Amino acid sequence: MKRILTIQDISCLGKCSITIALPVISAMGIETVILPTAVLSTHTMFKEFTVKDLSDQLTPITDHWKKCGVKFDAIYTGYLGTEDEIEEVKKIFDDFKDEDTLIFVDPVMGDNGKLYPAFDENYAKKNATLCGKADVIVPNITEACFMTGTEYREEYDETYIKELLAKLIDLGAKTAVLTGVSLSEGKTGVMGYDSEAGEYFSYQNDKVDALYHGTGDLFASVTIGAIENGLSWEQAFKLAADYTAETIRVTLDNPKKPWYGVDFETTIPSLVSGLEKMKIK
Ligand code: PXL
Repeated sequence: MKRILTIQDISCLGKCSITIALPVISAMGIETVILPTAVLSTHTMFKEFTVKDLSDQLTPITDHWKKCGVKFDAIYTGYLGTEDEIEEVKKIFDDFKDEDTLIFVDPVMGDNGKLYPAFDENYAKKNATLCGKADVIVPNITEACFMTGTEYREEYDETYIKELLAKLIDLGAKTAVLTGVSLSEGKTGVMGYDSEAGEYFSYQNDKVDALYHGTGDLFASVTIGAIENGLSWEQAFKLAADYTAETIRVTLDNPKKPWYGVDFETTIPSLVSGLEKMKIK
């Protein structure tokens, strides 16, 4: 069985980061090892929340793992929290990466042209250095703009996206994938550039008109889960984009939906069957 390490916070209530990555990647048949960077009572879109930083636990935990000789097929990082934590995570990459370990970074820090409340521009620049150590990065347009010092635009064309991808590759990542890219009216999806193959790829599906928390984490978790199941990048992004859109639709249909996250628990069975179908193809 493949084994992924995911490094991000635990938001106890809120359906994001580890409370999405752990159930989703496990359901995709992959052992999911977690390294929590902080414990929050809720995610940071609630009016108030508690935070207990766990930075001082990262080294003792990973030192123990080194003694156990554990290896990871992939390391997937999401919301991290502080600049110091990013430095710690870079060391963890150095300690655990061998030639078969895929480093997958989702530099979670903002959306819709703004950084989340806990972050500033220095944090964004630090996150850019983490992206520089990755095989694959999956920022949204906001995060990409903050990391590359690019003006954020609500309206753009493919040239703007390609320029952003080039700047992301300049940070040092081998493959850069922008999420939340809308290349035509009513559509949304991803566009990426694989610098080793010199190839662009993109996938667009119907835009669901709702902004939901945790959907970026869902997208990233499904993508890395699909890759570790042997799917191609194109298949993985299609599965992740379609599944995320379906989950938002199902959530919108639920009259008792929570405001703070999506009903991915309802759609996990269709993720698993969709994955199995793609593996057979
Ligand atoms: O879904 C990303 C995320 C993860 N963790 C925490 C967050 C957010 C987004 O706001 O606040 C704590």
